[in-house]
Amino acid sequence: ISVKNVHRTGFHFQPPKHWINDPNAPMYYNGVYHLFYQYNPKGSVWGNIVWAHSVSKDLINWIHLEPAIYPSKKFDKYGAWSGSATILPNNKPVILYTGVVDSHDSQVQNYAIPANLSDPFLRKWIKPNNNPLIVPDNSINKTEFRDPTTAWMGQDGLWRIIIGSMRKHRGMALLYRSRDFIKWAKAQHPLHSSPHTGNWECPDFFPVSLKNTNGLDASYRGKNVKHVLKNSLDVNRFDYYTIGMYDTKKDRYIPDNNSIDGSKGLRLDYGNFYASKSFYDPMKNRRIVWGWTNESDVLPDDEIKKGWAGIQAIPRKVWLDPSGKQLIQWPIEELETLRKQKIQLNNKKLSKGEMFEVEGISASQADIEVSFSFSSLNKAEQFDPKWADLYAQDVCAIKGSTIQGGLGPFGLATLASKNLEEYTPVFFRVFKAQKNYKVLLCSDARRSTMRQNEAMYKPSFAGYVDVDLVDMKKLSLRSLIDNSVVESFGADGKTCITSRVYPTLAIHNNAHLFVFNNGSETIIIETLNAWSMDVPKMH
Ligand code: DQQ
Repeated sequence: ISVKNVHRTGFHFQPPKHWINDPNAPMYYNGVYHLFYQYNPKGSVWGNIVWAHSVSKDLINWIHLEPAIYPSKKFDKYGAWSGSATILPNNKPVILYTGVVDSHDSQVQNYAIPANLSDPFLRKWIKPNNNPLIVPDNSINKTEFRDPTTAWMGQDGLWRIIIGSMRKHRGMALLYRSRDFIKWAKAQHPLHSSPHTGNWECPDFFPVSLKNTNGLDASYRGKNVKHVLKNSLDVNRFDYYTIGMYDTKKDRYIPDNNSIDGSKGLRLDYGNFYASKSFYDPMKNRRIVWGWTNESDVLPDDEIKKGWAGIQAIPRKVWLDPSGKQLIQWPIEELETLRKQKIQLNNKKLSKGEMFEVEGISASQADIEVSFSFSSLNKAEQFDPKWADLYAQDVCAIKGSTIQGGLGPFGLATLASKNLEEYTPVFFRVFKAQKNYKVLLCSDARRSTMRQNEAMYKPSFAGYVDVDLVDMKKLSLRSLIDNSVVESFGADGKTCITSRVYPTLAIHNNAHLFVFNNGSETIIIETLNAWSMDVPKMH
């Protein structure tokens, strides 16, 4: 197997070659799902960015088309950067995107429309001559002015969009309004802003239902909704969100008291997942979020040798948790059509220090769902108050998967070599804090590869899981394994962590999957279902 292909993914979205980043303008139109994305048609590092375009009937099998938007005019000569789609009421899609107009990265907002609405794939897009639609006024930093959202319509009949920006390190979502989608006026106040958060890239703003898991169109105006504002923070390259109230009179978004802006707040994914964008799927009445998962083999040569870089994470259905405090994300149900050989285990006991191999499936390309239970919380380790200020991933680095604990660490050892020279453990550790229990989910890449190099990025990604273990002494975990991806969903989608790892031994048929318990409390695997995953069509 050539170095080009050994870490290529099997069922994640990837073009045949070259660099990809942000998902752009995902949409459903007349029976077809569209995904555009930032793409370098000339190489496997960022640059020469165009809007690549792929279409699908099921979000799993894809047809790659010619780029839809590429720099050619004065208003986008130096780049066609990220943006979004809106389906106008007469069922006409329109794309808003950022054009770069000079070599200093000065930015404007443009639009593009399909050349031929009767082409089912909408292959050709026109950039009308009245572009750019929006240029930054004097108060706006013109090199931090990008990534327009899907538009929503207010009761007054005006369209609204937000655009990510920054003023003196205050990140903000600039609000613009328009009656005809052509003439846009900046609102006096941003929709929302927050100090010390840096530029807000790829903002996303959408309603979520308080009643059920269904998605809502961006323009939905009814009762029983909350709103979500997501920002991709330039400073640390993570996607954060808050849940709050959209005050439509003042045209402002107000995060709930317990919803924190910036790097102490909630993350869509506690691993490698950036520049995400969601869309409403009217076909299945759901909201779906796409996110970009970059490479982490950061040696300058790696991406050139491989000839490709970047994937899109598996699309996730997203909805509000009944608590109203966080989002839930779950791989779209269509992914299950790729499940092949299955193995199942029930009621298996894992005593302290025990580990066993899950055999009979392909451990390098798999979907695993497991539910663990235990009979008591008494053995949970003490949570050191000093850790309260640390990020979850730093606590994971201190405790890891091998240091014996009380209740945990227990979980999966994914992409493992036979003798465990390499593995990426995904596991829970439960701590007893002063007032409550703290549940940590880790996806620890530190032993994921034998490759010795300081420049390898092998973080001990982790996030806390907001579950009440006192009532239900159970924790579930789903992991999608795909050669160089471990994408995990803790507690039915409450905490998600995506890691990129580059094993040298645990590849293809030499990859193994284990379940382990390094805690003193006995763990019961109530059920474990695991499938080998098929390769979809992607050409
Ligand atoms: N990527 C795009 C920008 C965006 C950034 C450029 C986020 O529009 O802000 O490729 O990854």
